[in-house]
Amino acid sequence: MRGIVFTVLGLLPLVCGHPYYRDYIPNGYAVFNPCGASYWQAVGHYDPNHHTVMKNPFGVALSNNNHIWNEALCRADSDGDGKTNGEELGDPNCVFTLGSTPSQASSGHPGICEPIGSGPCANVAFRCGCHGNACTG
Ligand SMILES: [Ca+2]
Repeated sequence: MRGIVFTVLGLLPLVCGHPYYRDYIPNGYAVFNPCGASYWQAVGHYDPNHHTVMKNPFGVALSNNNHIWNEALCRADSDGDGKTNGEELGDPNCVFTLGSTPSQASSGHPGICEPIGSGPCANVAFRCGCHGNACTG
């Protein structure tokens, strides 16, 4: 009986979907949060804590790449802030593979254009704390 319980609990991340995608990207559980002190949990989404709102540009790119971290996705700049996804996630040389340790800590968010609201991001609608359609456009 105990084994069944643990098996069911072990499958929860798969049933709930997205959290386990974070295993597939460098520093997936320690992504820089430009809006706060804690990490950005829902990496592919605009809401830092929930997977239910729409995907940010990195989430769209990751999904379109079948959730595979490869050199093309690593060298892309999904959020258009001038830094590659690999640079932001701590894999500047694009050598991360599943289960390996990234060469650096995450220094930016690959799906949130930074600095928020200025420079190359002046025309990006996203602002910290936005919800739904207010995050895009
Ligand atoms: Ca970027």
